[in-house]
Amino acid sequence: MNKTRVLLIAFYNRKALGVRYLEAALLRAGHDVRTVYYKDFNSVHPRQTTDGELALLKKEIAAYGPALIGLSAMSSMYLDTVNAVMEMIAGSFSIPMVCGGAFASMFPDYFLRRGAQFVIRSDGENPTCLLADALASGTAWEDIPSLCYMKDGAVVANEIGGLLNDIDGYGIPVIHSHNACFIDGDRVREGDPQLGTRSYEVIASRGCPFNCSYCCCRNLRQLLPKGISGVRTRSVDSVIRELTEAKKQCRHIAFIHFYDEIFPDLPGWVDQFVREYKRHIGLPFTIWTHPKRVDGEVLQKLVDVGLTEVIMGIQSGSERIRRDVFHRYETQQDILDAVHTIRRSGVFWCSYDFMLQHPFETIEDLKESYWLAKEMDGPYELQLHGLNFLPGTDIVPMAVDAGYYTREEMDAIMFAPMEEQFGAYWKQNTSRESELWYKMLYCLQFKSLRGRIESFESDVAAHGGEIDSLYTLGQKLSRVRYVYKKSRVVLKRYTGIGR
Ligand code: B12
Ligand code: SF4
Repeated sequence: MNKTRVLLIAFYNRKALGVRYLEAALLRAGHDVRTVYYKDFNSVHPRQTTDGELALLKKEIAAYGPALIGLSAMSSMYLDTVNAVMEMIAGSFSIPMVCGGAFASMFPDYFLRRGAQFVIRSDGENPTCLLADALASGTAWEDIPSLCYMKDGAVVANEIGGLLNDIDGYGIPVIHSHNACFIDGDRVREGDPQLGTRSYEVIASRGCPFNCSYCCCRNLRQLLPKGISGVRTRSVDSVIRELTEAKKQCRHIAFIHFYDEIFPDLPGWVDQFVREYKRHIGLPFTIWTHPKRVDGEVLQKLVDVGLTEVIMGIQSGSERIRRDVFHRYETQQDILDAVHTIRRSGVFWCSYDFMLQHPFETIEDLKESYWLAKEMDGPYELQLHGLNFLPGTDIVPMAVDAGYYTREEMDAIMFAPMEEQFGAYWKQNTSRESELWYKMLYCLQFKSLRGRIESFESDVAAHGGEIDSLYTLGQKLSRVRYVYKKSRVVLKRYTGIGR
């Protein structure tokens, strides 16, 4: 079998799990891989690529001479940069490009019509190796499962295939890319940018069972062929093997992020996990969960072996918004119970996400979020976001049907420059009343501000100036709290885990 050189590009993500899994698969198949981590992630001040960075990438490609370039388009939020890179490559080389990742899986046409020769939908490990093999040996690639390409001006999308139900078969992602560089800030730095990290990111499962209208998970799940489960969980052995390796390679790791959409809670899995994690890893870690999946016994077991933070999406205190708009069917009581259970598990930090101030929300809905948060067991951190309309999600046609935007306006929002999109994620421009309730809600998370905030409830408009000042103070407190939280977690790493 002929082997070839593949250059992979990960955008705005020095830890890009998807790309690391692909690199591992290509290396196993005997190919040579160089990975370029292209630009750092910064959700507060996102920046498009510069000409200088494009020139550096061009030099990298010319020096390496790959036969295939793979671009990982996980999100639609930085497409300007992906497009600029594709344009540069198409204008300077005649090397085929293949795109993959969550956004590319949903919208292969987007890239095929912009100069990519190929798109691979869904899990990339097997089809990418088959494509590299075919290009290396000059054999036919037309029938490779999951492959999309253009033929006579039309898109051909092969059926998705070659996926594993037992995702242990994909091995563990590359933790130390031996042939990698990091391009950012008009500089190129040789080496894997993950190695110096304090936090290691891992995913023990793929997929989510829920159907939230603003999220791509349902739509990505629908792409899976019959027989492939919507949530696929790795074995504990595989996860522990990865983390053991990560501890060896990334010597400064202080904590671990489990980025599973919902941390696995399969019977038996958690028991084995806590035994092995305690024995081999023993680092503080964080997980994501869902109000309908909070289990006190599971949480307590996890807390005993290092769980320090649980992040749960609540999204709105308004049952109407959750049910009719977000397609989340938990009740107020489910949420309050989940919060109470998380609190009682003894976990050090509880964070709750809300998405506020979007077109579907009335002032009454926003107030509902305030009232709900007021009832929730504290202390807790509130992560308040706006709503991003993501292409392909169910909420997009809902917003058009409701008359909030025309289809054209919606496209302009979804494909706006990244600075605008990330801005929308954090907050929208809204009425003064909405702004004041938002600020009231924000302040609830600080015990020292609560009493005063609660005294304004009966006439918020009359206390605008005071609410503004308390909000500013809250933002300062949040910065101090961040330092406290991080240092406590790092301290736990050195003084031992547990309660
Ligand atoms: C974990 C996760 C994160 C982690 C990433 C951790 C890491 N170290 O990589 C964090 C929290 C950092 C994150 C951040 C963001 N995320 Co995110 N994330 C996810 C999540 C839940 C799982 C992704 C994952 O790691 N899966 C496991 C890996 C192995 O699979 P994978 O990435 O899909 O890669 C496979 C295939 O896609 C394919 N593939 C991937 N790249 C390539 C490249 C080529 C060439 C080929 C052929 C194939 C291929 O092969 C891979 C192996 O099978 C997905 C939801 C989902 N179901 O995909 C959302 C998701 C991808 N994220 C999303 C978003 C919006 C973001 C943010 C923009 C959020 C924000 N506003 O800040 C940022 C952007 C970060 C970035 N630079 O891309 C959206 C993207 C939708 C969209 N249209 O934009 C998703 C789909 C969730 C959603 N809301 O719908 N995310
Ligand atoms: S629970 Fe989270 S990951 Fe799952 S569908 Fe809803 S938003 Fe997406």
